[in-house]
Parts: sequence; structure tokens; C-alpha cells
Amino acid sequence: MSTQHGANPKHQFHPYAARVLDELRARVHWEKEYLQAVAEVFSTIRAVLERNPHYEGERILERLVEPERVIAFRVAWTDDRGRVQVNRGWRVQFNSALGPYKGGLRFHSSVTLSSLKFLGFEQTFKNALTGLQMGSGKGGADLSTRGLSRAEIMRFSQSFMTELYRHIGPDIDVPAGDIGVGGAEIGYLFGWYKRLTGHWEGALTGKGRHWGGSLLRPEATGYGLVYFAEEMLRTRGQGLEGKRVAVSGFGNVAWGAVKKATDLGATVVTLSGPDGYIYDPDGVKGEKIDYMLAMRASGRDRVEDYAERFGVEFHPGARPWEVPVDVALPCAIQNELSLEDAKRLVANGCTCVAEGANMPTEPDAIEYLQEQGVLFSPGKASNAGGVAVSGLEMLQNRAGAFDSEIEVDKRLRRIMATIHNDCVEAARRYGVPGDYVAGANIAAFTKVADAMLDQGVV
Ligand code: NDP
Ligand code: 2IT
Repeated sequence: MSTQHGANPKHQFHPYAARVLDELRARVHWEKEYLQAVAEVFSTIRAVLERNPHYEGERILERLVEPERVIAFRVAWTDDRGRVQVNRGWRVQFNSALGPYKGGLRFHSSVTLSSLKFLGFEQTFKNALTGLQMGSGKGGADLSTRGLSRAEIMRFSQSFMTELYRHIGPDIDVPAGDIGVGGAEIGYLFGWYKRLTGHWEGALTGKGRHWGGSLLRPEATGYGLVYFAEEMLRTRGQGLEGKRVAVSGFGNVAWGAVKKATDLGATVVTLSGPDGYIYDPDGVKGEKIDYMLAMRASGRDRVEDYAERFGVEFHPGARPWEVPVDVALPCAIQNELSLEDAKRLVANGCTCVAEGANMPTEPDAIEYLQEQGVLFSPGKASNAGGVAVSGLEMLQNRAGAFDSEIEVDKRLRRIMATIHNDCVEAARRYGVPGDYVAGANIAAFTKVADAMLDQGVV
């Protein structure tokens, strides 16, 4: 088996995994992001497959790469000028071995079935790592909400939910936010779900704090990411205090990461958008963090506004990975950190890369970072704090309870520390100590595979 699928060649594919990947590739060769995600997992589970030959007999891998259900639908809506717009919507209900389908909705022009399948596949492992009862799913539409009016976003969300509502529910499938879907969109989606079904129930997470949402859900992904990065640094006797940090993106995840990293004494010196990145040597802190929220809410597709407002450097069309930092936290979108970027980070002294986004680091960049001894964590482990607090929101809704911020934060910290420990332990047990990618995949895969075996052929 070669490395042609874009996986880390350090890991050898088990012949069974190689065969399933080749079959998948032949069947959906155009689904590049999906194949990238599957290859990454399959390249790291050789030892597990060797020790568990019955997985092959039960065709666990063939079942794992096939979503249980894919729902595709038309989203027709009218814009503010009365023109009819047509978009495509999907919900990929990936795997329900561990609980109801659970995962975000992405509204972005780049959304395709391939990107939702990659995200749903990753979600399977991420949700397993949280230790909560959550299966996996992902959905969305090929529309960027940037530049749309609130009324347009509401009409679009309502049209989207008019189709989706029949497929979701608190014990069936519980969507949440992702790129382009934040608190406002969840509000519109929830309101329409309630109107269509006549039920006030926890069919979505990321709800407002006064109507069933968990405290700290908006912050959870970024906070969890920083807690995870702290755990990684601690394995080398370090912490975030005094570290220079590069963050990409300026959305929900980036915001939470900046807040918590700054709280813990780090200086976050970059943010980025599709237009380029800003360099703020004094650190993104205080009112500048609040301004991130204003920037995101403004619907403008740019971080240059930050540079203009605070008089810092703006680098058009560039990525933040060229700035000398100790820690890099990619928090924007998939495949936003290339091999070239990784080389620059290492040359400038970066020792830790923790993914906030899903699959932001390209496979050859991961391989390089690991070879260079950089601490590297995959998003499915380090960004699991968001879905973990979604899981806590589901529990609160079921119990009709409301946990305090301190309580949620304590649980989030504990979950991130446990995920970190599980990754480290699995990597050690399977002979690849320090490899968080393998550790996360192995720890999660065995949980899901064993649950699938227990539940028979479904
Ligand atoms: P947001 O929509 O809040 O933010 C995404 C950010 O990335 C925006 O600032 C966006 O700008 C920017 N962006 C988009 N494309 C690029 C690009 N090519 N270069 C630089 N910046 C870009 O989404 P989230 O913060 O929720 O999601 C960010 C990432 O984190 C995604 O990979 C998501 O899957 C992942 N994630 C999210 C979780 C959550 O709870 N929300 C949980 C776990 C992971 P613009 O909008 O102008 O395009
Ligand atoms: O990628 C992710 O984990 C999310 N977008 C959060 C999903 C959720 O259900 O909270």
C-alpha cells in the first residue's frame, strides 16, 4: 500500500484497511476530503486490526465508511429583493452506535457532500472520545451567510428546517453550529422546528442561555482546545504562560481560543480570514476580543477591519503561519496549513500545533511536524470540547436542569484531560508513544467498533 491516499507513510496500512480504502476510492474518487479523512484513520489502526482479526470478518471497516443515511434536499428561499434563490442542503447521519446522531451544521459556499462526509466521519471518532452518549452526523448547505441580511438568514434557515425537521429530534439526531451557523442561526432553526413540530424539546444544541442552552457552549470549543494544548505542553514540563500563539480564523472557535489562551497568560499575535491575516504583537486582548464578535456579526468577509481599527499590520492573501510563535492553533477551515507552512513554523521555533478546526493540517504537514518532534494534536481530539458541551446541554435538557458556568467549565476541563490521557495511553499501548493522531484514532475506533459488534449486523 502506498501513501497515495495522503496519509502519513510512517504508518503502514493493514492489508484489510488498504483494500477497503482502495474500494472506497474507486467508488467515490471525487470525494477528496472524505478520502483524506478515512486514509488518516486507516493508516493508524494497523496494530488494532492485527490484534482483532474478527473486525475483518464482521466487515467493520466497510460499515464504518458508509454513512447510515444521507438526506439531500433543495433549499429554495427568497432574498430581500424578492428573487428566488436555490441552494442544496444535506444531513449525513453517519453512525449511531454510541447514541443519537450528533454534529454541527455548516452554511458555507464550499460545502459539498464530500466535505460533510469527511466531517461526519471525523465526528464519529471525536464524539466517541468525549465518553458521552453521542453518535455522529454533519449537515449544512452550500451557502455563505456572510453579507446576507438577518431577514435573509432567517428565511433561509426556516426553509432549511422545513425539510430537516422530519429527520431530527432529541433521541434521533441533534444538530448544532459549525462554520456560518452560530447562535443566531440556531435560534431561527429552533424556532421553526418548534413551530413545525409543536414540540419544545432539545432537538438542537448551542441554544440561547435563557432558552435551554448550556452556559459556556459558545466558548467551549476554543476553551477545550486551549485546555488540551496545556495538557500537551505539560508533558514537556511547560504551560501556555508567556508563550506567543498564532491563531487562524476569527469565528467562534478562534474567539474562544483567544479568550482562554490570553487568560492563561499567552499572547495571541495573529487572526486570519479569507482576505489574509493580522499581526498584533501586543496581543489580541481586552476590547480586541470583543471586537472579534462584532467583526463576525458584521457579515463582512475580512479581518482587515481589525488592522484598520487597532492600527496593526495586515498581510493580504497570506496565512499566519509565517509569524514566529511557540504555539499554533489553526481554527478556520480544513487544509489551511500546508507542508510549506509547517516548515516555516518549525524554522521559527514552534513546538506545539493543536487543531481547533476540523482537519486544518494537510497530511504531509502533519507528517513533517511529527518527524520534527512538534507536539501535534488532531482536531477530533483537541476540538472535542464543543461537542462535549453540546452533550452536556443534551443532558441538561433531558433533566430539565441548568448547570452553572463553573460546573460546566469543570466538566469540560475534566473531559479534555481525559481525552488527552486516552490518546497518550492508546499511543503508548500500541507502540507509537507521543503520536496523538494514532492515539486518538485507536482509542475512538475500538469504542465504536466494539459497540457496532455488540449491536449485530445493522
Ligand atoms: P465560524 O463561521 O464561526 O468561523 C470560521 C472562520 O474561519 C471565519 O472567521 C471564516 O471567515 C474563517 N475562514 C473561512 N475560510 C477561511 C480561509 N480560507 N482562511 C482563513 N479563514 C477562513 O466557524 P467556527 O469557528 O464554528 O468553525 C471553525 C472551524 O472549527 C471549522 O473547521 C469547524 O468545523 C471547526 N469546529 C467548530 C466547532 C464549533 O463548535 N463551532 C466545534 C469543533 C470544530 P468567513 O466566515 O469570513 O469565511
Ligand atoms: O465539529 C464539531 O464538533 C462541531 N461543529 C460541534 C458539533 C456539536 O454538535 O456541537
